Amino acid sequence: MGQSKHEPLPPSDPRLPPGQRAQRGWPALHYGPVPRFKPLTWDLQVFGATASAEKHSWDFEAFSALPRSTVVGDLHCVTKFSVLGNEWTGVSAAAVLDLVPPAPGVTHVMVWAEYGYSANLRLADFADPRTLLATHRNGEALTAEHGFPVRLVVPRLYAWKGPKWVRAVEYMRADRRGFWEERGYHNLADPWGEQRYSYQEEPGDGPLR
Ligand SMILES: Nc1nc2c(c(=O)[nH]1)N[C@H]1C(S)=C(S)[C@@H](COP(=O)(O)O)O[C@H]1N2
Ligand SMILES: [Mo]
Repeated sequence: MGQSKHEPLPPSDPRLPPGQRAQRGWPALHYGPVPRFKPLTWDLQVFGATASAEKHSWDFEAFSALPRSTVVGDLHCVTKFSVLGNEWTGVSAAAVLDLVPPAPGVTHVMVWAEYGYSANLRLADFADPRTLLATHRNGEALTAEHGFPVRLVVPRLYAWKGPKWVRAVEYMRADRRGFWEERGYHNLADPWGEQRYSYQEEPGDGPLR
């Protein structure tokens, strides 16, 4: 009789949400082409329901001068691979909320990227201490295909909630679906609850479609 029957299975990595497997390396995955960075016209805007009712914008130099933080977070793609233990550096979303406060009544944000890609987030997910407008991973500047110059990372949610090539943050007083959320993916996207598809949504998880 073989030994294998009684060999314990290797414990699975506790960082892996249900249904995910650890991926070696870092695949690039996105819809559409990789945009070219144009430093002279690039800006990052905060618009919508700001406390001042004004739109705010940073050019590349001003954005690069903002205070930076570093967080460790995993990237969980809904197609079931996870890239574990990334060290992300950038400007925390909490810092953006401090610098450009939302008006009372803001409940959600839409994060906009080049070519109209977008992802909606509850304000609490955006304000999470590990949510970052990331410029670096493991000490290296992002490459073009991974979102240079800046992408959002939201380690607590599936990775489609983290647009690469971010250009704007919109403060909203009501929820609205982003790019994948309009195309059948779950409005909330918690990987620990396997919130993958919109047909799994419970009443109250998202706006009516
Ligand atoms: N602008 C943009 N951002 C995007 C996407 C996209 O199609 N366009 N895809 C998302 C998805 S589904 C995943 S899994 C991650 C992948 O990030 P990576 O290519 O750096 O691994 O980017 C997210 N951000
Ligand atoms: Mo993904």
